[in-house]
Amino acid sequence: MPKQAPNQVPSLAVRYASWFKVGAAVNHRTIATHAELIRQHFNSITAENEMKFESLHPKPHTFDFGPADDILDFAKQNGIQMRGHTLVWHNQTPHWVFQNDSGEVRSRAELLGTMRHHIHTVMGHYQGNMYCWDVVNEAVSDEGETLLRPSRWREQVGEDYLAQAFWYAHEADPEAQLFYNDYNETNPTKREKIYRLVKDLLDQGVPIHGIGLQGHFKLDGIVLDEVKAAIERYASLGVRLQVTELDISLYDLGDRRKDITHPDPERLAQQAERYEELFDLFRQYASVIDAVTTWGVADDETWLDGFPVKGRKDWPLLFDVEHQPKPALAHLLR
Ligand code: HAH
Repeated sequence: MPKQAPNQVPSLAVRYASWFKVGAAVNHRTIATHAELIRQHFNSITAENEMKFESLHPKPHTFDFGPADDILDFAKQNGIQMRGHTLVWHNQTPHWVFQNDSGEVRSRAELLGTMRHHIHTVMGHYQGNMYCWDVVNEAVSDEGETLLRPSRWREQVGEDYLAQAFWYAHEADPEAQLFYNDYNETNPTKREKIYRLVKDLLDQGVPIHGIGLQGHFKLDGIVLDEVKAAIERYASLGVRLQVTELDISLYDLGDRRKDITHPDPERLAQQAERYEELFDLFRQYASVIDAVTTWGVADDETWLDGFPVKGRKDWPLLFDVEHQPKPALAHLLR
């Protein structure tokens, strides 16, 4: 549990301890550069990239646990818990998984063999050290009525690749809490698809215990009623929920400007209100929400500097580029 030092800003994790864990995504740099903030304010961390397939398993017979193990060591030294992110995803997965050196597409049996080997090796390595796993990330399509996005997992294994992944994960560690994680999860159309997908899996008896709501919001795009409806809909399945990747971009949808170098104080004030409303809502659902994780620690290290517009600055988190508390943090500690 983070320390509550005197004469300092109170700790976020301590403030919310009776409702849910408060987490942050970290990476091999920020566990050094942002160590103080992480220790003081968070009691859960997620590796931003270091536990993805391409990082842990770059070649068929090569596993590289070094950078991820450094993050786990940091967590252990500081009494912080860790989520596992992520075992099966269409991104940040090496080509060798799907095709051989001559470019020949691998068969369903080969791909399932690789999937099982990867899941068993990774979950075996971290057994007892992750309080949950994102087993499958982002399988649902954003387009129209299609349920699953086209991906090499779906094309080459078939639609049952999700069920297979969850079975392998359960086999690897029967104690593990297994999550399905996705974005745009509060959009009503996508929400119903995610609901249907997880319901189907549950109806088949597949071991799936939770849904991760990524929570990548845009300042003007947060519809609180939709967030609430998504929480209720997913919770009706009887699974646990986590907000896994929360951030609030200061850019509106479609804004492609790259020339803004400082955040507008008025937008920061609005961002603070949105964060407060979201955390108030999450608190109302604390009986089903186990953790709320921001996708980063401070605004000097955020994936949104490269997405969806490369090379523009964004300010989506609770601490500023100087690691000072933003208005949003003050609102959450009120
Ligand atoms: C997430 N995708 C991933 O889960 C995480 O692993 C990565 O580091 C960053 C974000 C989000 C995403 C999105 O919001 C829209 C399109 C594609 C991906």
